Amino acid sequence: MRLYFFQQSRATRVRWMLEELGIPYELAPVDMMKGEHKQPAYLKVHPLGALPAIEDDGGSLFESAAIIMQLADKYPEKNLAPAVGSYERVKSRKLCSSSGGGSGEGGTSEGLDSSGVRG
Ligand SMILES: N[C@@H](CCC(=O)N[C@@H](CS)C(=O)NCC(=O)O)C(=O)O
Repeated sequence: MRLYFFQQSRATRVRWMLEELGIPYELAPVDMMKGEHKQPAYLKVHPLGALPAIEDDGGSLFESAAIIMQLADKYPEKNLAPAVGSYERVKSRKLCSSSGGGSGEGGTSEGLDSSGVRG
């Protein structure tokens, strides 16, 4: 498991998930201040040149929300992925998708509960 990482980016939420899972991983630093995320080598991993991205089982994946949901599913014994079809799962996925995983820094908003689900 390799995480392409820059501290001041959404890569931190993927690192947080990896730490919660307690699985071994390698950090591959990408210095956005130096424009390394737009260099050809990194564009082979993430064609849009954004952070984060991971390589795992020989494949690469980007979009922080997709990555953290995949990681939760991949390690069910860690109990971070509620059962398919459960309300807890959709609340979990809503939170993953809305907290910094979209185009801007989302987080919770007034009127939403701590899971990001209204009411
Ligand atoms: N929705 C994407 C957003 C990715 C994104 O915009 N990352 C920023 C850093 S937080 C970035 O790499 N920006 C540089 C660029 O898009 O050129 C995700 O959550 O992974």
